[in-house]
Amino acid sequence: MRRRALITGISGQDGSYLAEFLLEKRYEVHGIVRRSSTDGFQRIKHLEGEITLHQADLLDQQSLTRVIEQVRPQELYNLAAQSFVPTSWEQPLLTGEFTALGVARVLEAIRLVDPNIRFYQASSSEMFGKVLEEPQNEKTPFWPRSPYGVAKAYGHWITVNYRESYGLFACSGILFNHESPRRGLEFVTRKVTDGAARIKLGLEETLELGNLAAMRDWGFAGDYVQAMWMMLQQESPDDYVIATGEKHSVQQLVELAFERVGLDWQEYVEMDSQLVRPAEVQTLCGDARKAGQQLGWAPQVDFQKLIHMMVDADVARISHQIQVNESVGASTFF
Ligand code: NAP
Ligand code: G4F
Repeated sequence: MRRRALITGISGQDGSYLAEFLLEKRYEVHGIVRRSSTDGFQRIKHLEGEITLHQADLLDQQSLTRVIEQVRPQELYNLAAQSFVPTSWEQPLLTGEFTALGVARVLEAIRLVDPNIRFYQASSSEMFGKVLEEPQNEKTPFWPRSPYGVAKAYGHWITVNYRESYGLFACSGILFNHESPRRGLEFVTRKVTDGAARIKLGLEETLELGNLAAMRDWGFAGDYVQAMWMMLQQESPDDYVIATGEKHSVQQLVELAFERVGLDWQEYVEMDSQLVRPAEVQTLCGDARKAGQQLGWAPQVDFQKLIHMMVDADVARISHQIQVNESVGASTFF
C-alpha cells in the first residue's frame, strides 16, 4: 500500500519540491490549497494528475479537520504560512493567525482525527533573530525580531507542547534560508537573480536593494525538503536545525549574480532606505551537526552553485518570454 502524505502550502516553493520528492518515493500525495479567483499554482502545474488538491485554509478549523478526515494521511507536512518577513510588519495580526495559530489548528485537527499522524512543522531560523551565539543550534535561545519570527516561535513551541502533552509524533524543523529558481520574486536571492537577468537582457536599468551587509546561511530548497521527510522516518520525534553552516552577505550574493551575467554590480545596484527593516536580523548561520549525525542529512548544493542555478534559470525564462513576445508582436514584457 502506498503511504499517504498531506502537505499544507503545496503551492509554495518548498511544497512543490516536497511533492516531487514524495512522489519519487511512491507516496500518494495530497495538498491543501486556498481557493483563488485566478489560475494559480504555477509551481505544481507539472504535477497535475499526480497529486490531489483539497481546498482548506489555515484560518478555518473545520476545513482543516474535514480534509484530514478525508485524506487520513500517515504524514502531514505543515508548510503553509505568511512567509515574507516585511509583510509581517504590515499585517502582524494576519501573520499571527496564519503562521502561529494556524499551527495549533492543524495540531488540534490531528489530535481529534488521528493522533498517529506524523507531523512536520516548518520552523525558521528567523526565530534566532538577534542571535545569542554563533552558529545557532537546537539549544540556542530565540530572540525573534519580526512579527513573523514571533509567530514562528509560537508555532515551534506549540509543536513541542503537543508532543509533550499528547505524545504526538510532532517534529519542528528549524530551517535556515533555502532558495531555488522557484523562490518568490520578493525574497532577496530571487530579486537579485531576476534583477541581474533583466538588466542583462535590457529590460531594466537598476536594481534597488536594502541592507547589503545582512548575512544569511543560504541553501538549496531541494536539499532541505529531504530533511523534512527524514525527520518523520525516525523512531522518535525531535527538532533539528537544517543549514549549510556557511554564511554570505547580500553584497556577496549581488557580486556573484552580476558576475554570472558579465556585469559590474556597482553600476546598477542602488540603495533604497525604504527596504531597510524596522528591526533587522543582521546575521544567521546554522549548526546542522545533529541532523548530520542522527538523520544522515547533508546539503549537496553550495552557495555559488545555487546562485548560478538561479541566475541561469532567470536568464532562460526571461529570454524565452522575450522571444514569445517578439513572435506575437507584443510590445510589453510581463
Ligand atoms: P512560500 O513559497 O511563501 O509558500 C507558502 C505557502 O503557504 C503557499 O502555498 C501559500 O499558498 C500557503 N498559504 C499561505 N497562507 C495560507 C493559508 N491561510 N491557508 C492555506 N495556505 C496558505 O514559502 P516557502 O518558502 O515554500 O516556505 C515553506 C514554509 O517554510 C513556510 O512556513 C515558511 O515560513 C517556512 N520557512 C521557509 C524558509 C525559506 O527559506 N524558504 C526557511 C524557514 C522556514 P498561496 O499559494 O495560496 O499563497
Ligand atoms: O530574502 P529575505 O527577504 O529573507 P529573510 O527575511 O531572511 O526570510 C526568509 O528566511 C527565513 C529563514 O531565516 C524564513 F523563515 C522566511 O520565511 C523567509 O523565507 O531577506 C534576507 C536578507 C534580510 O536581511 C534583508 O534585510 O536580505 C536583506 N535584504 C536587503 N535588500 C533584502 C533586500 N531582502 C529583501 N526581501 N528585499 C531586498 O530588497
